[in-house]
Amino acid sequence: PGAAGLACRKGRAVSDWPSDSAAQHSPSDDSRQLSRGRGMLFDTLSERGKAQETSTYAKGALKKWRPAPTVPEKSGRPGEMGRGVTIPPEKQKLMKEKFKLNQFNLLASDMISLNRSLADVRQDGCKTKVYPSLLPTTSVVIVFHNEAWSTLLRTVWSVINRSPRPLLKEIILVDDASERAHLGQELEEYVANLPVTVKVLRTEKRSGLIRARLLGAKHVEGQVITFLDAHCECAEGWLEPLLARIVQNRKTVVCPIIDVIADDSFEYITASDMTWGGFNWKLNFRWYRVPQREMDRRGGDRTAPLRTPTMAGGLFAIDKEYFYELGAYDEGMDIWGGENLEMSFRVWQCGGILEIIPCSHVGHVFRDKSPYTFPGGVSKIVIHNAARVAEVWMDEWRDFYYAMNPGAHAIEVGDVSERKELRERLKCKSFRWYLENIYPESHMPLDYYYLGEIRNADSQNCLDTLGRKSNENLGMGYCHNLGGNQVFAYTKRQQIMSDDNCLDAARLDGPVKLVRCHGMGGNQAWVYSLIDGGSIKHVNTDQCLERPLPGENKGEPLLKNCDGSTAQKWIMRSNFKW
Ligand code: LR7
Ligand code: MN
Repeated sequence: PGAAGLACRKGRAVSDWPSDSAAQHSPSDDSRQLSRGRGMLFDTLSERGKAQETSTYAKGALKKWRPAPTVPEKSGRPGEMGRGVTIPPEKQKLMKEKFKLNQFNLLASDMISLNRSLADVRQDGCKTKVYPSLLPTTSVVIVFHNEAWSTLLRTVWSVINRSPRPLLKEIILVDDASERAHLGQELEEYVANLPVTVKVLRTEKRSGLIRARLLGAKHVEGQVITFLDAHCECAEGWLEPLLARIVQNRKTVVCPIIDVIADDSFEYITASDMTWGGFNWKLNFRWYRVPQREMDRRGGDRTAPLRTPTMAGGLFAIDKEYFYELGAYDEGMDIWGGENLEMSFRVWQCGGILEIIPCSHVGHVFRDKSPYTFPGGVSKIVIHNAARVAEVWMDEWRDFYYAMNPGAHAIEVGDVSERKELRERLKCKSFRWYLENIYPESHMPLDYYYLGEIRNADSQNCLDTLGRKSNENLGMGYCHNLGGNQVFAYTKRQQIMSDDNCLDAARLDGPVKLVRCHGMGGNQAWVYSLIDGGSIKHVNTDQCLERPLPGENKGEPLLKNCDGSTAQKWIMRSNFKW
């Protein structure tokens, strides 16, 4: 019973950001306030950066930690230099069988050396960088539940082979109640013979990745905690730039570029350095294109640290003391999901910085489905975790989450009082501050008049995305009062939004489409007028939104000349069950 669609997929949204200049919240009526806010923030940040530049860890000369290597082909086995593996026709059946165990091509993984070589995927500008000759040590914490032997041990070997030895305090493996024999005694015996200290810890019962990481963190002896998933491969030079950044400012939480290890061939594919982390109304983590303003802030230097609104969650390094100072993780979160956004919001709102370090590369096996069980039910767990994020960190924007997830109001959030106290104690900033200053490109509107269903006065029908994707037509459906596909926000910038799409009309008497919000008005500007009895007027065409007649126009609303009829009257009223 895998959790389809929940595992973290790569690249879905990378290219669907329409254009850099089209930031969601700027230019806009609030753009002046916005840039003022931003300027203030960045001044504060660089002050803080300076103040702490030489604190905490030993200072001294800079050095080039290691020369850019010429990587040797190691084993003569398939997959060297990060190449993909092809499975011969006679083994396809076996391959498919084994795929189900982990939702990746286990047969391919097992064919590849645990020590396989990788190409040096870094930008040239990274290969010659110098870092402080004294850096903190790190403990690498890897949690797993029923992980395959070859992926787990290849993760471990890649850490051993590609980390400067003095920087690697230990590797901590946390077994989250796995049921596979190879992860028992055999694992302990194997790691006992490795050239670095490897601790194996075990949770007493299945506790989920969040609490498993907390257990691992407790045993960390290094100065920095580095978390990795159990199916990664660290590339050349991955560690030094992460640690060096934490030395500059101990409140920086740093992620590598997460490259793709293909789930079918195990080919190592370099990911874009132009991608950062965002999220949608459902509170799914998503990749988006880095906007021009962040490129400008970095002076166009693509090797410079990239400030990201959120992180994927599995691969990052953090100063150990800062990890606890900042509230570690929310122990009320189960199994999988939510903790990545929770930590991202917390870092930014509570005075830290979250960055992707483009000179650091680590590969991760991205898969389409989750291979393991979610005791208690997938959606229950995922909703529970996400609701905790919404309740504690998102202020009124939590409504977007509840509106979008019809089931969410019925699910127990549990006690969040400790997390709210933490937010108070750390004097964390508001979610509005986060949206204005850190993530103005977010799909959550800063200012909006309304969030809810848009009901036609002439019928029992409501505007409905029908779950359609970008560039498809807007539909209508019987008003169900449950939110989800019938939830829209009417923003102060005249958009009618559903998650990351906006209602968009391009021609007279034409259809209304769902198109990625570009924040530039134009075809996406609408005026809701109560004076006209509730018409929704499209600014560019001066026409009104009209419901279709029963059985006509595929049930889709369209633009028509405004005539004041009830077919063109719409009610925005929040009377939801959520
Ligand atoms: O009950 C569990 N106990 C565990 O120990 C469930 C999982 N785990 C382990 C699991 O074996 C794995 O090593 O936790 C680790 C992460 O689980 P995955 O690999 O199933 O997660 P994912 O890669 O699909 O999901 C991403 O989002 C998660 C949200 O909770 C975590 O933050 C993952 O660490 C995270 N992975 C990454 O950030 C890698 C890049 C993916 C992206 C985007
Ligand atoms: Mn993973």
